Amino acid sequence: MMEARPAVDDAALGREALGVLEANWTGAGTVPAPGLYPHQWSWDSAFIVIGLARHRPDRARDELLSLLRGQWATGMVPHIVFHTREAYFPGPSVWRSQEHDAAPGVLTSGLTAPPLHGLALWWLYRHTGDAAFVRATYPAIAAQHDYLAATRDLGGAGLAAIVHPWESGMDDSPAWDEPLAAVPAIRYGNRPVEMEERHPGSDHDRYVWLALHYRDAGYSPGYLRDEHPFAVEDPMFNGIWLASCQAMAELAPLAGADPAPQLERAERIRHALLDRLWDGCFFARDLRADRLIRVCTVGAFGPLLDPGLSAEHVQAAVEVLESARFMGATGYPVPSCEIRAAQFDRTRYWRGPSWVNTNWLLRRAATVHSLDHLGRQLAHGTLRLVRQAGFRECFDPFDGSGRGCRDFSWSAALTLDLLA
Ligand code: 2M8
Repeated sequence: MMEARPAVDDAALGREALGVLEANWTGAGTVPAPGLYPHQWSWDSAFIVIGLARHRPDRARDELLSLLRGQWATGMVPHIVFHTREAYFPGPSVWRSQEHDAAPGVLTSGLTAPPLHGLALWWLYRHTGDAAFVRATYPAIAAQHDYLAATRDLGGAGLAAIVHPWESGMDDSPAWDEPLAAVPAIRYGNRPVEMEERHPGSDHDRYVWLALHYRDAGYSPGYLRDEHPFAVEDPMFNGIWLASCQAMAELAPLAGADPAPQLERAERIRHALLDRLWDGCFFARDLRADRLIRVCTVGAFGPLLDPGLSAEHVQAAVEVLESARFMGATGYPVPSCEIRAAQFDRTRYWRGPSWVNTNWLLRRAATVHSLDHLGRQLAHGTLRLVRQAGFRECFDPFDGSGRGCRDFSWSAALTLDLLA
């Protein structure tokens, strides 16, 4: 049921958002939420940089630097950086990053996450004009892109493959059900209670199987290429990467770098998205079964972040987004899975609820394509969610009630941006 919150005006909502981010700052990075997520997560940090760019550029810079302390010598930016000793599963004893030569001194996971950092750096520059910070951080983000191109182009067409559902940021999305079914469900020890809630039963065992096998193969690119059973080209991950490549190309002159490699990469991603993932809308491709995964999720709209996407593809994708399969049927933007899918579940994380970060990304896409009405709907609908239910992790797309954690950092950070 919808919780009653006293009415708040924009200024009060902004103060509340800043208060949440202040409380979630550990001194060495912002945790996504107190309790459940006690470390620093990669794409969460990028959203926090974006949200703080106007209000606390100092903190935004520290947030990005703190995350980049976790970058591996391979260029890989890990999906979790562990700054504290607080318990979380899967923690440092699962990843054992300290046993790997390429890992940094700080403990991290061995997987990566959507590469939003190039766009976040561009956003920060746009609001601060701080070219020195661009010069300082450009090489790290360029190395992240080189890592993806060198070791994750498992399909050979220019897209980066995710090798674990956690790398998508949309852990339990129905898009991973098919490829996950091919992974052994071997039980390792006791399932942590909070995990059981989010990923019931055998899915959790499959997540752990994938992580342990990749770790035991020394996080080797050869193992990913030849043996790892989960490899998926995801339109959201690659749409974000494309946007970051374009952002980096714009920043390149400030860093004394050549924009050409970023532009060439963006071009390859654009073509591969259409050649390999488009069939009336964008779907993820299971590289091991070599077929499209025909469930339409919010991830389908990631390629809209590309200003170079043709008007015809933009129109077709937006029609799906605005239809009764997505926004047209729910009171609030944007369900994480199309509501007519058998797998849709309005109560379960990435299987139905609405999220502030994907709403923000789609609002950004609307701006890129001058879709003003859609942009306003996304911004207003998202602000309505947080005004009514608070900075929750996600929301019921029909009645707007909050789900998951409270005081969730990216919900607060992106609210600050939407209020501006
Ligand atoms: C969720 O993912 C973590 C695993 O990385 C989890 O379920 O424990 C996802 O929503 C992901 O997108 C997010 O980055 C993370 C922290 O907020 O939580």
